[in-house]
Amino acid sequence: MKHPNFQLSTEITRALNMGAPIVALESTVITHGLPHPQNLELARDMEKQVRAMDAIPATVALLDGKVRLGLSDEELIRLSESESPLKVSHRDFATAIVKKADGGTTVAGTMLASFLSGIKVFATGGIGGIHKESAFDISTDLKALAETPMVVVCAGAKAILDLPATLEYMETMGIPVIGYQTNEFPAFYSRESGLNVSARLDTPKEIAEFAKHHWNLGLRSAVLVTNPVPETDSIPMSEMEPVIAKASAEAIEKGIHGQALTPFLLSRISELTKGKSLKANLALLLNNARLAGEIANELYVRKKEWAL
Ligand code: PSU
Ligand code: MN
Repeated sequence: MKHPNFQLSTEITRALNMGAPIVALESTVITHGLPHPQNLELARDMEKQVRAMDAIPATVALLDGKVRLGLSDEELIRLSESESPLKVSHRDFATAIVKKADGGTTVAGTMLASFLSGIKVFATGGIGGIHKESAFDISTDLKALAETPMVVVCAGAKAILDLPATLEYMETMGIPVIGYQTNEFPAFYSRESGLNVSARLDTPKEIAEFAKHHWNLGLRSAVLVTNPVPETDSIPMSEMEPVIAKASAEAIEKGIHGQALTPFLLSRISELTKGKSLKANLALLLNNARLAGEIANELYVRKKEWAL
């Protein structure tokens, strides 16, 4: 391994050597996104779901200042119970390393660590984007998507964000936004947003083909796959809008901004919906792990044809 502060599990090292399908999983959802004990259950279930698709899960996190890929169950427990873990995006890695800290990696952080390790597919819940509360609060996730050639499976972005602005940014940066079996950009809890994706693809095989052609052109951006929340757990946009507006107003009133804003909004929304949004959140995460596992298998089959 080129990076002295990286530590890959034996299973992940072996899988990389064999070129086996691997799905990276983020950990800010564990440390900052979900309450305990749902965060631990979710972390375990995500790994199970990836394995059920015959792929290998690589949960990415910082433990004692080491960038870890592939955690044991004891380590997942430790992360889920961590008192004050860092939220690790691009600019926070060196902080965590110097301070020998524990931390959950964001979408941007997970993309960096997994790409540097040779992983091509990543499943998350929702990406960060451009916040409504401040025009300059633009998530590093968007920068990472612009410059990291990976397939990222998500359920779109939450309506806590300025969705049209987030989509405009991705268009400018040349990030393909694929709708999986949909023409509409999903809004996390809701299947609908009234906004369009850049292309619709209907099978994991087509998505793998798309990624191959995109990268063969020398383009270095991610391929963002948006997978709508399953129908049974979805919440209509009209029901979410007032809740989001309330949480957003509270954030402005309390002066919450920067790294703390997304976790604050997520937990307030969960409280305001009495757990309904949490249920949707868990369902869409597992749905994304499943699709990412399928795509990883398709990419594995096509490995020899890749330009990367
Ligand atoms: N969006 C969600 N749930 C999350 C996050 C975003 O619906 O848990 C987390 C992800 O880890 C994402 C991060 O990468 O928040 C974005 O934070 P920020 O906006 O501070 O960049
Ligand atoms: Mn931000």
